[in-house]
Amino acid sequence: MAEETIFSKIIRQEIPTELLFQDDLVTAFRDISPRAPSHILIVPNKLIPTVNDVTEDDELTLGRMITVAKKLAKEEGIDENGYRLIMNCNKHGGQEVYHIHMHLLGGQPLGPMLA
Ligand code: DGP
Repeated sequence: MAEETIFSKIIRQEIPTELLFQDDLVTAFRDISPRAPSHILIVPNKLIPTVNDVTEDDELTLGRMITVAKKLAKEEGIDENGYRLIMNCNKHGGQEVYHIHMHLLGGQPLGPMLA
């Protein structure tokens, strides 16, 4: 059984956090340490520790994460200029929170790579 992270508490609204989106599959909120003018995290409601733990059963959820990212990018007004979606996996990928999440970054030119 995977250990819960702070994200499970945010999803359940046990810690006051402004949710930008929530439905039956995913939740989105602003990153606590923004690395761009728009820095949003889109997370599955279900605890999946790393991308290595994703299964075919999660395909709908992973797809929803992207359509929600697209919707939020439009709401943030960063869709036309562009943005970056990032998922970090494990230590070398720079993953800090072991509940998979997609970073949506934009609002300025982001350079060649990295979050
Ligand atoms: P990663 O390195 O991909 O695991 O990114 C984890 C991100 O989660 C990092 O950018 C900071 C953010 N984060 C960590 N704890 C919290 C929190 O309690 N609230 C919010 N909003 N973001 C958090």
